[in-house]
Amino acid sequence: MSDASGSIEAGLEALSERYRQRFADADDELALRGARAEVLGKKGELTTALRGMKDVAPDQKKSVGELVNRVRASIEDMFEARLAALRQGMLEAELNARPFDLSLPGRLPVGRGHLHPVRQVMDEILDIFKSLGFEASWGPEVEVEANNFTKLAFPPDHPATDMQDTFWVDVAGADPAARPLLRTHTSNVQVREMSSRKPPMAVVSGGAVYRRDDDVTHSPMFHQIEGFLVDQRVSFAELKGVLTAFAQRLYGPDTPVRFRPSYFPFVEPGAEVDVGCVFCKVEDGTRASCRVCKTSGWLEILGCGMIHPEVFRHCGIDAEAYTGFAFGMGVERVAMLRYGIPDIRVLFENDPRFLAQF
Ligand code: FA5
Repeated sequence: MSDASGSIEAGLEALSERYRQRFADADDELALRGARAEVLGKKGELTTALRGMKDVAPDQKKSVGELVNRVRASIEDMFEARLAALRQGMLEAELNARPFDLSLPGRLPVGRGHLHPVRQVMDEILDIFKSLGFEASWGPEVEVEANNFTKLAFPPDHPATDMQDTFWVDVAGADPAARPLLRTHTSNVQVREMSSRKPPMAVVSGGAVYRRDDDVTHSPMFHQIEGFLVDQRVSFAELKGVLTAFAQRLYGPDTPVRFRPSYFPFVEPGAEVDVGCVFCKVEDGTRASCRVCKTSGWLEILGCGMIHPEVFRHCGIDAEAYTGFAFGMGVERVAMLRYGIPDIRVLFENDPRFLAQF
C-alpha cells in the first residue's frame, strides 16, 4: 500500500466514524439532511477527500475506488437508518401525545344559526291554521301526474302540464299513467289525504314545489302552503271566515280583505284573496297607492275556492254528502311582502349578510 492510499483509507474510516456520530446527534430530519449534504453533497467532505485519489499509485486505484464506494454506501445506510429512526420516533410521539379534542370551541366566536326566513314565515302561517283547528300533514315533492294534475281535474292539455311549466322526472319504462314529476303545487296533499281518509277533515300542509319559472318574483323552487276543510254543509261563508281570520292574524286585525272571482280547475267557485296593501297604509288607517301594489291599494296573497265535486269523485268521497273548501299560497311572496324584499332570488343565495338580518 502506498502512502497516498494508506492515508486515504485512514481518512475515509475517520470520516465514516465522524458522520456516524453526526447522524446520531441530529435530532430532527432537517439537521440530519444538513449533515448528509456536508458529507455526500457536491462540495461534501467525501467528494473533497476523493481529490486525493490522483496521488494513488495506478495499481491501487481499483482497490481504493472500491473502498470509497463501500464508505459512500455505508454512510448512505447510516443516514437511511437514522432517518427511519427519527420518523418512527415522531410517529410514536404523535401517538403518545394527548389526543386533540375536536369538540373544543373554536378560537373565533361563531354566531348562532337560526331558521331560514322562509321557514320562519312558513311556520308562522302553519301555526295560525293549527290554532284555527287544522291538523298539519305532509306530501312528497316527487309526485305522480295523477295526484298533481289528473285527480285535481286538470284537463290533459292544460298549459301547467306543459314542458314549459313542469319538471318531469324521466324514469325509463315508467307507466305513462303514473308519470313522475316534481310537484308544481302543494294541492297534491289534498288528493292524498282525501283519498286515504274519511271526512270530516281540516288539514294544512307546507313544503317545496317546483316550476320552470325564473325572474325577480318567480323562482324554480319555492314554497307553498295548502289548506282544506271537508265536512257536511261547508259553504263559501266558512271559507271567507277562516281566510279573513287568517289574513288579519298575519297582517293585523284592521287589515281589509277582499275575495275576487278567479279560476282553478279543482275548485268551483274559485277566488283570489287580496289584502289591503301593507306598504302604502298611512297613519290614519287609509291607504294611498304605491309601486308594490301597482297603485291598486291591494296585494294578492292566495288562491282558494270550493272543492270541485269532480275532485271528490276522483278521491272516493261522496260529492252529494260532502262539500269543502281549499286554499293555497306562496310562502316567499308573504316573506317578501313582510320584509320588503324586492327580488326573490336573494332568499336562496345563502349570503350570511342577508340571512343574519332575520
Ligand atoms: C296554485 O298553485 C293553487 N294550487 C293554489 C290553490 C289551492 C287554489 C287550493 C285553490 C285552491 P297558483 O299557481 O296561483 O295556485 O300559485 C299560488 C301562489 O304560489 C302564487 O300566488 C304565488 O304567490 C306563488 N307562486 C307561483 N309561482 C311561483 C314561483 N315560480 N315562485 C314563487 N312563488 C310562486
